[in-house]
Amino acid sequence: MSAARPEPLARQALAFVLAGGRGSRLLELTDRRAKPAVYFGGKSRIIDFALSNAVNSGIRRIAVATQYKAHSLIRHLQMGWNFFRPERNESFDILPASQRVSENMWYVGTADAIYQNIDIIESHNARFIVVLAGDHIYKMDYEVMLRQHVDSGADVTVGCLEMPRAESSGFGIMHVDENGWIQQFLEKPADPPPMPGKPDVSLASMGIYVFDTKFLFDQLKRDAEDTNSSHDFGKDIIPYIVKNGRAIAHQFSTSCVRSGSDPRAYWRDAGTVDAYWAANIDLTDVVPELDLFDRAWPIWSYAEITPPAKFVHDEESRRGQAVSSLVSGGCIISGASLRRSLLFTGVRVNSYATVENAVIMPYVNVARGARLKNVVIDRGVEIPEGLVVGEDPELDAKRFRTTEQGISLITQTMLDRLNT
Ligand code: ADQ
Ligand code: ADP
Repeated sequence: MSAARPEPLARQALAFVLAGGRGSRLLELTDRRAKPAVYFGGKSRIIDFALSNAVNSGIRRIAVATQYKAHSLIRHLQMGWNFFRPERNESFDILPASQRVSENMWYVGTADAIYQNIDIIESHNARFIVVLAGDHIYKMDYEVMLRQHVDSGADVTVGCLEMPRAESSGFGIMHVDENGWIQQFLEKPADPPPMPGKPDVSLASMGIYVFDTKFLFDQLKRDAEDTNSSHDFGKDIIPYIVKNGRAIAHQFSTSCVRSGSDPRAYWRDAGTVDAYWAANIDLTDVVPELDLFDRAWPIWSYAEITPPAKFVHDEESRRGQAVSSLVSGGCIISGASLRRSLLFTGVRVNSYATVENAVIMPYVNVARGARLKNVVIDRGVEIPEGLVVGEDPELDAKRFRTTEQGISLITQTMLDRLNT
């Protein structure tokens, strides 16, 4: 008889997902929704990646702290993440930041977001708390990180990855010894220190932390009484533990995802419009780095029931096709041609329109004869007949939000302004 397999540590964990940040570098994309609620990849929102990682890792208790423009996010979570069963010791708590009245009295920092919900978390009796950011796109098996946390006996285990030094000043940067123990942690240093022997690379915190619940609560209570603290994990809690306790780094790598699933490590912040556009358009590659077709690591989401995408060949325009593109359900491509584009649910593209390198959010209508290139189009936008974008950078910059890399972000407000 074979020995019983040990219960996965993930079953003893609660994932606390921080989903309150605006993500202001996404500009108008986050005017009405928090960054975790921004659409990604055709069928998902950004937060679905962290949540799917949790579920695929075996975590069955999840709490999500919302704050900035939470309505769209909460609606998505209620509709898509409602399959947890309390009778099986599963739970999914959406925590609104409504306990306080004015916006500047909201959670002070990320640690405060947990501290204010301590009673709710306590009621779940989880042995571990896995703190996650709801605004990154990646696949990761948190069971591997939990295992390292237990085996090392650390007070906190911090997820980290190697990153070009030039891009790392917006992150917590750490120095670790040969066994991974964190010697120094600098939150968002202007001049990030390199890794030993790797002058162009820094070791950056992913903002992912594993704690024993009791230890975390003790830290939060201590920190809450510290009047000099900004009550933030990256600024206060982690540096304190690095100095006074045992903090270990968990390197995000290919080994983080179980065998059988896509073995390549993929992690994106997608925090700017350029990075967001590129991460979506990359999915149209022949073999993209992020495999959304991986059945061993599905990205769960709210899936609207839609008819299949339809392609209508128009005899007059001799068009009606999309190549190197991802087209979601409910879309109709009629007499138009698309290349290297990603269409979310319910998009219509009409005759004589040409679309290239475009990320088009749900329920956009592209009228006849529009020519769109290098664009991100917000949900529900009505693109008028014959609109041309992506051929004259100066004109684009006057009408829309254009980025360093020449991507135009188009919202309905911008189009309405053109007509007044
Ligand atoms: P940042 O990402 O800059 O740095 P922060 O803005 O605090 O940190 O956001 C962390 C996460 O918490 C995000 O997912 C955000 O949406 C969410 N969030 C922010 N404030 C919140 C609040 N009050 N309530 C609920 N959710 C909130 C952190 C670390 C760095 C690390 C990077 C990795 O401080 O050390 O390198 O994450 O991205
Ligand atoms: P989603 O993020 O789900 O795509 P929408 O883009 O439709 O949602 O809207 C984002 C948020 O803005 C939602 O919370 C919605 O209630 C709100 N909203 C949508 N349209 C308007 C509007 N015209 N005026 C004010 N708020 C709006």
